[in-house]
Amino acid sequence: MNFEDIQTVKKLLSVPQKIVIVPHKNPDGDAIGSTLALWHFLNDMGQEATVISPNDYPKFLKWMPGNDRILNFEKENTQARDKIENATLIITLDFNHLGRIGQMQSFLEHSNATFIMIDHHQAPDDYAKVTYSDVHMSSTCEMVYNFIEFLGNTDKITAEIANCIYTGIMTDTGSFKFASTTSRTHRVVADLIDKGANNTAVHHNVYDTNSPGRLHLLGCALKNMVIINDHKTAYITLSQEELDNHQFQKGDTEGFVNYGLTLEGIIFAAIFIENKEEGIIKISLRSVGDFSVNDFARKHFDGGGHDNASGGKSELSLAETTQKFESLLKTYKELRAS
Ligand SMILES: [Mn+2]
Repeated sequence: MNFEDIQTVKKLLSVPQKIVIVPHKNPDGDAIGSTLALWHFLNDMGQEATVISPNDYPKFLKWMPGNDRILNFEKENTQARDKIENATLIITLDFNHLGRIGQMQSFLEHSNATFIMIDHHQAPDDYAKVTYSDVHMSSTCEMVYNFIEFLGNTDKITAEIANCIYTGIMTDTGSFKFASTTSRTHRVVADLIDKGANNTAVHHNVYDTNSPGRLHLLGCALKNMVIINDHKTAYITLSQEELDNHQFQKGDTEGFVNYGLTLEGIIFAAIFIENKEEGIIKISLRSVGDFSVNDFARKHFDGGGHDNASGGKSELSLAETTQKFESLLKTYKELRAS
């Protein structure tokens, strides 16, 4: 954030605002962590803030402090719309175009509020008065820490805020192992622990709360894995029937895609998950090194994200989608095993 933007934010926050904080649809640890961290911070300074999530999110994020104060736009629609209508300041976190918030999109587009965007995805749209965008950041949570630091307020980071920020950094960096993890990330995390983040508890709450159904579903996913050594690629499929057979709950498939990358020689991993209700195949893509799954998702599967982690969708059947995927692999020479 440049000096001018910091001054703008300071000025905005120097008077009482009605603030709405928004994560993207199907929010993950970084989206919920960053919105709740900022919510605590703003409320603590006396502002009136509300987090509105476009829809529900997984159980393994619901232990976070402040979770019970989040409005779900789908379930608490009237209340949420009222908050948006009266908002004077809207802060969007962990996404950068309003198409990422589903049904909430038109309500934000028609709002007269001032917008602030904090995000680390590529190609931000131009809807915010203040855009704090940095694709080199590990997570939006790390950026929220920076944001608080820019305002000169790191002494106001409470244990609640520290736990929320820690969660998002941990989940978005694959527990501090992705290439986006820098020495600065570790310094931020060290400070968060000093300020009361309980790192052991956060790991436990997020990763060690599996249901038997989820573990069995993981077994099914791994059994379904197709490994294409010639193109350094591994992909997983899960049909609606397989999900139903394992009492699928929202968030159960989180992280499954990463298993492909644990295979020696594999640099590109994908998962294709059938969603009969929405009539689509949901796709997650991961890579290591230079192969950009952001470009791949944008070009072929109506999606995008980061260079090493992205998502998309397909309206073809599951079988047709993987067929399309397999034939696309052949067109990328950087995936050819030499
Ligand atoms: Mn993120």
